[in-house]
Amino acid sequence: MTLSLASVAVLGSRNIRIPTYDRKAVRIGIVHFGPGAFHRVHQACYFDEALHSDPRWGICEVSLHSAGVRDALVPQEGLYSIAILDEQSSFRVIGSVKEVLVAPESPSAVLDRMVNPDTRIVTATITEKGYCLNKEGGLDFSHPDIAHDLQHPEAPRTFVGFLARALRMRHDQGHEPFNVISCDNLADNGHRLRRAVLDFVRSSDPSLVAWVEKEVPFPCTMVDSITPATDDALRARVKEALGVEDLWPVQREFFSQWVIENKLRGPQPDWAAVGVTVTDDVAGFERAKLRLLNGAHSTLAYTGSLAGYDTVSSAMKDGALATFVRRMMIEDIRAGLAAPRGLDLDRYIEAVLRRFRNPTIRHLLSQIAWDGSQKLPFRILPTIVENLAGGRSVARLCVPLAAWFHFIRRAVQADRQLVDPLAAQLADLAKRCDGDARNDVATFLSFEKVFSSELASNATFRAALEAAYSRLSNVDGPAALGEALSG
Ligand code: CS2
Repeated sequence: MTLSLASVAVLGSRNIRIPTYDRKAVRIGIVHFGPGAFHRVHQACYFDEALHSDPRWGICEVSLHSAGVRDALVPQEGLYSIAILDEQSSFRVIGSVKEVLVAPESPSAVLDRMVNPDTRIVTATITEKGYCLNKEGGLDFSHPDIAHDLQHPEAPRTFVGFLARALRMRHDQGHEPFNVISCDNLADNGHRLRRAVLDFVRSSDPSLVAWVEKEVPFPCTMVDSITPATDDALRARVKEALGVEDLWPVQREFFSQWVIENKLRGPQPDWAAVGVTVTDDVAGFERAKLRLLNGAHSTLAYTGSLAGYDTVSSAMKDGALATFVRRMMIEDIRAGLAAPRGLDLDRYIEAVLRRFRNPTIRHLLSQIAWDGSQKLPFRILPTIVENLAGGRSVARLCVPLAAWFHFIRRAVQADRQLVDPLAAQLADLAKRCDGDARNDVATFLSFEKVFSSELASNATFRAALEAAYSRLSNVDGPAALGEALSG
């Protein structure tokens, strides 16, 4: 038997949290792009909570590429389960998904939902590459899907293209705009998305620019909950706990945080009631999270992989590596951060490291290692640039970069797949490497889609990166990693 309203009714007696609101009364007020695991353990959870007191916040999920989530959730009436992994793991069934659309099958159905006046919020978890940005932070007009959307605005392929078209349609039908809320790990995510949409509209529909500039809220956000990919172990645990099969369960740690910039308009969920922080100071929260948590994550992903570890918690058991990461967070990253109101950065760092050590979370380093060309420019490079300008050390901060270079080279040498939108170009760079630090570092630094010419030509940075690259060259296990990190 699969998950359904009927089967869910039984679960309440098993101490499993289930939707207790009338799902038939739920109306769609949210359109979300990118219904992946993180969205479903995070935003969809908050909106599920909101539905217990306000039926307006049901979600229409939009997948830009595949039908997988639709084919899993529709047979379950949109229901799915979350395993919350901690000392006392628990399960929860989420009922906030009312509709799942696959954009390539029917772009018009997506646009109709976005234009519906009940839709007040459009959210997105489309990962860094989904914004189609260039290195300068503007819209990448050379992106094939952006080029398509400019030619065929009525049948978009990109999130930016859908936003531009739906906003034009809402404007022409006299509807207020919706709030556009990016929920991805980009610095200044709302500002970047707004700039991308305005770049697109300026090129395709210039008479709409003033209205978008003046009327459409693009709040910045910080989102946080560690979400390992769904695996067979989770499916088995869910089936045992619920007594029914969930076609696509998800899992996360107990910790979850959502901070939204205070610039929303129109009817809203009672954010405070569901644990969401709405504040003017989102930048402080976002910068701390992106550079401390995500910067440490990427460091563990690449250095830990070189040493043969497979999960965050196993890498954190390596004393030399855990000590290195903690020192980098405290001495190299924290130094340049201004603590947002109410956040003690020293305690935040210790809390993040505790979360990384959670033994119930099997968070694969290989998953975190995906899309390095899109992640490291937000997680590591800004801190390096600021530390260079401030005369602070970049020696430790060059280790994740050097480890990433080795990670790429070893994947190419072993003919392993690189998961990265720029994988082909990265592989070409790796093939030009010969193991000599000066040559290899110069080769990777020549990649202008990731490194600015100003940073690449900085002598202090290059020297530190070459030193780190040399030290990591022969890392093939914990002992060699410990030696490389002690240098
Ligand atoms: C991780 C993030 O996969 C990754 O790159 O660093 O998904 C991380 O788990 C989340 O940002 C935590 O909130």
